[in-house]
Amino acid sequence: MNPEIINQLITAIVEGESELVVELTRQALAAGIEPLTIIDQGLIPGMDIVGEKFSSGEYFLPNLIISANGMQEAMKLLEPELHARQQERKSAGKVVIGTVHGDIHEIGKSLVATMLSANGFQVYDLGVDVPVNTFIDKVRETEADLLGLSALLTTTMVMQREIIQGLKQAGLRELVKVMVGGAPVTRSWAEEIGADGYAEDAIGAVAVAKQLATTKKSITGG
Ligand code: B1M
Repeated sequence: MNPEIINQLITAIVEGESELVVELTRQALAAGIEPLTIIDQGLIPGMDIVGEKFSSGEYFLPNLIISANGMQEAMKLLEPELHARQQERKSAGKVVIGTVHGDIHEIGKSLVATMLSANGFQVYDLGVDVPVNTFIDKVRETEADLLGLSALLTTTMVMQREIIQGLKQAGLRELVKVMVGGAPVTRSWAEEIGADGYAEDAIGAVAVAKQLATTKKSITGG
């Protein structure tokens, strides 16, 4: 691995140099660095620094937007590479995923969706700011094995609970496993709201999804 490229990538994300982020990502791939290493050691640490600078008042919303654009452009290069590294083709299960209502943070949810898809899941990505009923309708329509709910704000985490309650009211709760995640989400929150699984990052999400999909009750068997 070339740590210099990774360090440059972190700096480029923090400074909002989107074109440089893409170019360095290309160089890192060409140098044989694994896509997940580029994400975990370059792009995400860069975004974390951007978040810290935002919290401290050094950065403003446009900084977040510009850095996020850089990461999203880099992800366009990395997603096909992530898929190419996974050979599993038999469907591991159906997953409906999205970022909850009131929340437009997309990058982490999309990374989780990509990793699930690359690991053989059939993924229905509903996008961001997804209303409670849209999740419920899609679970019903697809007979999904798993519902993935991403929330990045402490103010939107509560929507995860609302969606679980909505599933109960719709008579679907026993038919689908629910996995929650996102920066402010914790295992104890997941337990408190009655979710079936929690993952801290995209790799963990794949492991939890695989585990949950094998223990899902069948729609017909109840
Ligand atoms: Co926002 N933002 N933001 N933001 N933003 C955070 C989350 C914040 C922590 C920054 C900070 O203050 N330090 C803070 C939240 C504080 C809190 O509530 N705890 C914050 C804030 C306050 C806001 C606004 C309210 C700012 C404002 O308007 N005043 C606003 C809210 C808008 C809204 O949603 N309604 C806002 C807006 C934005 C942008 C739109 C500008 C932009 C998002 C652009 C986009 O996504 N297209 C943005 C960004 C970029 C961030 C930070 C800097 C980076 C987020 C990111 O993409 N990280 C973020 C600070 C930070 O997280 N360090 C911040 C990289 C990504 C790969 O990680 O999303 O955590 P993450 O996903 C991880 C895990 O969380 C996990 O796996 C992923 C991969 O490892 N995971 C799951 C995620 N979902 C999962 C689901 C699972 C399992 C695991 O199962 C289903």
